[in-house]
Amino acid sequence: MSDQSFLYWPFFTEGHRSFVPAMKNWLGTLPHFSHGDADESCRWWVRELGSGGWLSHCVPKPFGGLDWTLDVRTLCLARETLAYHDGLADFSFAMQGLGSGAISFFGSDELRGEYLPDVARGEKIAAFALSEKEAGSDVAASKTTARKENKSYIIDGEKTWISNGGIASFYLVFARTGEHPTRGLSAFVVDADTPGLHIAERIETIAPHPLATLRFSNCRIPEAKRIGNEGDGFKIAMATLDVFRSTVGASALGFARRAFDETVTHVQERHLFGAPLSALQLTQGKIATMATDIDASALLVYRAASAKDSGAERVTREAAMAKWFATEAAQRVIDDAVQLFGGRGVKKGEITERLYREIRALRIYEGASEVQQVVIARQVLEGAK
Ligand code: COS
Repeated sequence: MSDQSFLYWPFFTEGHRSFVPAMKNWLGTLPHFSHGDADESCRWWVRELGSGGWLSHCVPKPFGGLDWTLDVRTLCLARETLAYHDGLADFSFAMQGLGSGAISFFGSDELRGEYLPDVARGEKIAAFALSEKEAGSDVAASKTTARKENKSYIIDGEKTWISNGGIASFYLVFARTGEHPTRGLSAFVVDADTPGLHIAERIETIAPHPLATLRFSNCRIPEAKRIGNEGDGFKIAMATLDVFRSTVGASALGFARRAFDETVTHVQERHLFGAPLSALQLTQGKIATMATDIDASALLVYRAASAKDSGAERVTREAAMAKWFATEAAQRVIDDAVQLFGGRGVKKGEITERLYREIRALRIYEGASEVQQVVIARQVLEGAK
């Protein structure tokens, strides 16, 4: 993020303005870490982010956090800064927040005390287990069950596309306690070493990160591990996603800014037809489009974050717009960067090649672009009634 003038937009305080350079300085002090193995990289990042104090932004006071509520602008600035630097650093930070978010917002004080301080220190790795094979976009179709037996629940079923699956210390699991599609879902914390919870499959993707299918067979957990009341699970999932969806937009923004900065340098250094690449008007058209896409994304991301931080009860529409626009725009920006780099753009090991692989999943996870469009349209149409 070489251009930080956006920090002077009205969304930010002095604290936000100093947060970004502090995090960048800290990143500059870290030893170079090679990305041989995604599991090891993520464990390393969680430890470093924890000992560096950065994960305290993912949980509230007095459970290891700095503030009574999560400051969404800070989460977004952290993700943007980390994504600019390293995709797995961003991923590790984000999953600590998403995986523990439901505990922070809706958990009992006992659950908060048991999990959040370790999340903040980077001593427990968190994961969010919502999707199923036939219930990714359509959460109400979830089939995993949690059957009550005395003071326990017994969980049976499968969750898939679970980020941090295989390395997490605990999973935030949504399971069916009743038949109603949405009001029959409840939320639970399940420790990774609970008997009956197995990693059924590790999943590899074009930009490797820990990802797995979880199988629950007769997996018994104490009643006290339920978050909120029975039947609150769907709303807990949606409200958690409302907070973290704008941060996905921020991550996309970090990737896009990195691609853009690399491109601006490249087009001035690369010469063809007797002049720098930047002298061609077709190049200038792309640069203008990239810059505008980035600013528009930042405006939507920080509007959503700012509205939440200012106390808005629901930012469903703003968060969906931020996530949808920023991830789609980042894909366009990175694609233009690859194009302007020419053959180098797709060469293994080049930053553009890595960003091109890394951005793709953001248009799918935490609600695909098409889901965001449905959410936005519903909010608009509801509001018009
Ligand atoms: N915050 C709080 N409550 C919410 C909410 C939100 N953001 N969104 C919906 N609700 C409430 C509704 O108000 C409704 O409440 P009542 O039962 O009191 O009427 C209830 O939850 C059911 O909502 P709705 O009728 O909209 O449910 P749908 O099944 O139609 O929801 C979508 C469909 C597409 C919106 C939902 O399934 C969704 O967001 N899917 C994407 C999930 C996702 O991101 N998956 C990726 C996995 S996580 S990596």
